[in-house]
Amino acid sequence: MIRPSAWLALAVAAAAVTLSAVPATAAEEGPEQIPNGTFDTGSAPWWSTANTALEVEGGRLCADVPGGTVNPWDVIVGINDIPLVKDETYAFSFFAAADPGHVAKAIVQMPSDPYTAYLSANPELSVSGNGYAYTFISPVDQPKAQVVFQLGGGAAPWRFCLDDVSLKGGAEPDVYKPDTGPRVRVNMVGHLPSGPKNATLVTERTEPVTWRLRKGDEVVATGETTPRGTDATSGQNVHSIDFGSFTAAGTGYTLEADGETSRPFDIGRDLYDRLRDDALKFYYPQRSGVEIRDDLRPGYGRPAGHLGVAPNQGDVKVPCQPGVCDYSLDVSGGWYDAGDHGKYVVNGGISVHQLMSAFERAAATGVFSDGQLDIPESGNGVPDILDETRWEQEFLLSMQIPDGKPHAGMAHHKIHDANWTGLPLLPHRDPQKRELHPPSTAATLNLAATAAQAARLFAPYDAAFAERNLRAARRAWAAAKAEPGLYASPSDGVGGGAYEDADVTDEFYWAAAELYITTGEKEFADHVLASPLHKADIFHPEGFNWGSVAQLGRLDLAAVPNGLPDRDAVRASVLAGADKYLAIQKAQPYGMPYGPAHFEWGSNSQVLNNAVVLAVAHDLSGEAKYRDGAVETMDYILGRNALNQSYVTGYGEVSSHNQHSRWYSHQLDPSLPNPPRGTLAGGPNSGLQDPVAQAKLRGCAPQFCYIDDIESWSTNELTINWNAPLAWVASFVADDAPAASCEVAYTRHGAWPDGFTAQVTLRNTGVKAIDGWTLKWSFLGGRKITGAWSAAVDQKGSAVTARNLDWNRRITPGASVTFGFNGRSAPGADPAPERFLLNGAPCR
Ligand code: 9MR
Repeated sequence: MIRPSAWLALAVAAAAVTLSAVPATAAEEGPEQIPNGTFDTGSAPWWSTANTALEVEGGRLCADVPGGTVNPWDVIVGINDIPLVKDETYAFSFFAAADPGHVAKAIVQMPSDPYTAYLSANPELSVSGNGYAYTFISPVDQPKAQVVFQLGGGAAPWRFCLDDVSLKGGAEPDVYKPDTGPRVRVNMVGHLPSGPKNATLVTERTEPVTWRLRKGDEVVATGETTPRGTDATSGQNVHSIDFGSFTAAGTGYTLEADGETSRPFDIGRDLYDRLRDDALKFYYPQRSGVEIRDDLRPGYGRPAGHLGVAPNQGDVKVPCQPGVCDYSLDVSGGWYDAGDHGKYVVNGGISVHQLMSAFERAAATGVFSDGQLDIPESGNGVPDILDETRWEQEFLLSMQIPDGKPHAGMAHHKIHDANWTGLPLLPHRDPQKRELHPPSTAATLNLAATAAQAARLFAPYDAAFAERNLRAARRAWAAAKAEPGLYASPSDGVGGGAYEDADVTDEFYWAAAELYITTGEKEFADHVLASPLHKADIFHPEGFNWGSVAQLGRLDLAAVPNGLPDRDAVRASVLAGADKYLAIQKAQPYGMPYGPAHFEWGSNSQVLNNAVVLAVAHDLSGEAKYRDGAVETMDYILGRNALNQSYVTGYGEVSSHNQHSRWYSHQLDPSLPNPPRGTLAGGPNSGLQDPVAQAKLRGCAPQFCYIDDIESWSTNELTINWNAPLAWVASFVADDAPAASCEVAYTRHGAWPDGFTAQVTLRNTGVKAIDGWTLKWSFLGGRKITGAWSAAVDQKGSAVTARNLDWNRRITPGASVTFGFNGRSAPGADPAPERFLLNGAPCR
């Protein structure tokens, strides 16, 4: 897709090489606001920053831009005192030329701090020069606006020239029209052979039309569309297409209807394996405090950020904001939150939890292996996904206030730059002062929840780390109970996000749930049972996110083995929530389990989190409808949507690739990369909180409130908490294992101070004989099998594998085999395992 700003530049450039031939708009009838925009009378009243000098050369204003600056605004050519009238539409245009490979920022802005931009554009410059034209509506009366060209932030020097700068009022507003391609909308990656297969047709027609599924020239299936009327989230008249009865694997399928042919897609069993891996590989180059190795991520190598090496001022000895504390902490490491350099405990919490949960759910399957993610720790004997989450968990632990200090045991809410930095800016070049912000109850409970979960997951791999986490979790829990109302301030949003949250009932519930699952202790069960959220309907249509986390607790209480007395009701509540999402999904012609009148910031993650609920419902019940619902959700993310684009970089013919990031700033500096394959964009956001979205998307129907522009941070950022549910759902979908016909009874026969003995009976509930069996499950908390009988039992980490011996390899229908083992027990809860995989497929 051609980016809109470039599209304008191309359109203008196509009309003629110089600006004099830009097609006339109503704006050009309005009075010119820029004095001497043609530089006929020299350079005045234009000015520049002291590090460059203005010269008029061949009728153009030129400047030598020095190298080695950090921020775009470190080198500026500008003009002051340009009057703007509120709600007036302006046409802004200019001609610019430069050494190749440079992008300027052309901004019309407030003349003083906070320099609010009324228009912000990123013209990509060329040697021969181009005309550029933009329109915007002034949101304010501003008699003294500035027009500036920001040229800084580059390593090497370059030359910039400008001509014919014009700003005229009374313009016709610019109508932004995204290129939405063919009207048949499909998941551009594809479908599982046994899964649902749906598409959406955008058409004026109201009667059913014929659809044809093609493989090359051959028509392999046909049918009729179902008219759906006007779709509320897109405003389009649409039909749906169901071709689920077609199951043949293959590549290069297209769907044709109403004279339109969809983009191509595949049908295959392993389509999602790579997405599962890529969505997780996203995290390594988000790491702070360590060099990103180019041999592991070709094209993405960069020096370590925030390790106390100048110009960085953090993160090894970070003080508090003035007046907040009298100590400094080493809070190096962790992941950068998003496209900024901030690190926030509440958002780190949900992210690390969802990755740990993806592992916890599938620990026995072996899909999360050591060596899977090409990270520095690959080969250390620990599944890579755990190594990656540990990088963040160590950071979360470091944010806990030391003993002897005020609020000891609480966690600081966040650490980030004192002021917002510009784009692009690689982490190691960030010169800003870094500060710890006050502790909050929400951050403390995020630490309690993730540390409690880490304690049970890391126990088989690193008992000392597991213990450290459990101690931190208990300390955090006690501290949060002592200060239950310490809320992050909504106005603490300079230099980093506020992540404010004035209701922590849900954080208490989630933390109690994790502590209970890990320890089995009554105090935590009592808190869970007494929480007003425990019996509440928390599966809201709009989904959950970093500020609404009761769902995380409820899902784990349902899915992870534990002894809560009303566990059946907990499980039933997840199925009821999933039923609600299925009903929403059914009502959506684009097939996502999400459809509010107003799409939220990061809506793609809300969509995926609703799919997580569907997936857990499938794990609990085995019912195909839930699995199909989770699988179908991927259609929306990967192209079956109003914009006809995939929101995951590198997946599908047209995908988001200009996500807002200070280091993946290719759109602003061609020498930098785009985000790596597998990066999820935040997605449509009806709030339109950034100037690009405000200029281009005003009045958008929810699904259209998105633009793949690096400056649209409210619709197009990347974050650690959005990629987490992508990884979770991709891994669920990649499993694609049909259920096996078996039943398992796990009986503990005895326990002594440091050991236990148990017996497993595996029954064939199907109609065919089982000829050779491998039964897998996982143990929480560090229990370890030491010897077995009647099966060959092997344990790696938490993953246990039991194989038949020669004499009991065959299990006829209705028959069963029993085997047993002794094991070493571990501290904490000791629930029986619940999910068993027979020859790779879950027992039902
Ligand atoms: O994801 C956050 C979203 O839910 C909030 O509405 C928004 C405004 O507070 O902030 C989002 O988080 C951003 C954070 O504040 C700073 N880092 C980037 C995050 C993603 O845009």
